[in-house]
Amino acid sequence: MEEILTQLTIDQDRLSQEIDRLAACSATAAPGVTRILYTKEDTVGRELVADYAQQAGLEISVDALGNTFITWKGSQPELPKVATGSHIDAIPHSGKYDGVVGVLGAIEALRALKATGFQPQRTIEIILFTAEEPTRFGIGCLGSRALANTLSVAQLQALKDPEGGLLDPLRQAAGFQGALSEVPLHAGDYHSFVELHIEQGPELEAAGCDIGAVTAIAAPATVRLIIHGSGGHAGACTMPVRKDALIPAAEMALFVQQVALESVSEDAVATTGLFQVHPGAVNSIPSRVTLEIDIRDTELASRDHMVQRVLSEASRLRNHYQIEIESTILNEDPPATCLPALVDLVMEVSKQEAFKAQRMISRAYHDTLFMSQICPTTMIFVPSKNGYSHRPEEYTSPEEIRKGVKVLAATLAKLSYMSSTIN
Ligand code: HGY
Ligand code: MN
Ligand code: MN
Repeated sequence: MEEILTQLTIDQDRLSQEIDRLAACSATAAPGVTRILYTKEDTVGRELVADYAQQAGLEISVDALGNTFITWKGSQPELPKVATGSHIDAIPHSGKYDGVVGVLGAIEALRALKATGFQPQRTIEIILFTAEEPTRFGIGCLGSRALANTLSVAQLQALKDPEGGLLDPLRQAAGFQGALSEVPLHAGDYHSFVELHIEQGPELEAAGCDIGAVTAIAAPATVRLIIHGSGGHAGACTMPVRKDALIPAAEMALFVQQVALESVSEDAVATTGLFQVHPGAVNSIPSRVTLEIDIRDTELASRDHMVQRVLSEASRLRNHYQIEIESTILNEDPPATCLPALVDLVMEVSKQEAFKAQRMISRAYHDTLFMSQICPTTMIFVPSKNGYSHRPEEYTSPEEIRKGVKVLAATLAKLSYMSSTIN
């Protein structure tokens, strides 16, 4: 094995070209990328990935949600598989590396292993997860949640996009047939899962590190508030009789920031990332404001405490302004702990390659958060320039990606020959 791994050569130029080609599958102009679930850009992006996978001699299958399985059959296909993967959907006006590095980089890792003559024992599978981003249906990790059986068919079918579109007809129009009940994975399907991803934060760059071996993933929650005022004419409606929905909404946005700042936990973060004013005309008093609030912490109790404070503030505002406020918890997920033995393996492989590596947590969530409910996991992080992500300036150099892909390839190869379960 070691002999083979010394011959591993990652074609970073080809991979960079593929990343750029996928970035062009975007609903918005470069340098930002927008690729929303079940849109034509998503379809074209998926076709591109499938094309690269087929050219690499890998088998492809797709489930009813669009989770795509790219498979390199091992000599002992009856054994639980080794898996990797990530996502290719992109929130509006974001970057071209988030998720993509873990999908195209994984294909490159398998190409490089094939080129050495390596033959896996356990099957190695790349999963392109449907909709890791919450953009279309308001909930992140849609595909991996369903694979982990944490979303029922009824819950999936009840999901609506901002235009009121339901998931079922939209997925079928995008070409994904089949029964949603068939999506959940079976216990024992996978031996281990390792996701390559950009860090999306500043730590690796600041530490001069090439690789992050992820030990835990923060617990995300999303709260949606819809504040109903009475609207009206901005000129003719005098101040005493108004019910301006934007005023309590603005107070809530400030409160959300305060809740995180007041937390004793340094990993507590809270963001009002979506703030929609209706009808949105300068001379019309806002009659409805929709807020979506992203709350996270590595400590579950701290995260839950922040969620409760936001819900209590919504009640206070409701009474103070005598206004209707609908509050919904869209998701409230536990954190994930990665398997120390897998983290150690990533550190050991990095050391063999003379790459500087460190153990670290992930404040961003990933599909690994849900794959952790199915099998042992860890993640391989590569640096983000200035820590930027979810913005067009997101950047990781080809050389930094090459190092991540090389560590992934060697880690998958070793896991493929691991005789027993890892613990
Ligand atoms: O929001 C997240 O943490 C992920 O990038 N979707
Ligand atoms: Mn993201
Ligand atoms: Mn991501």
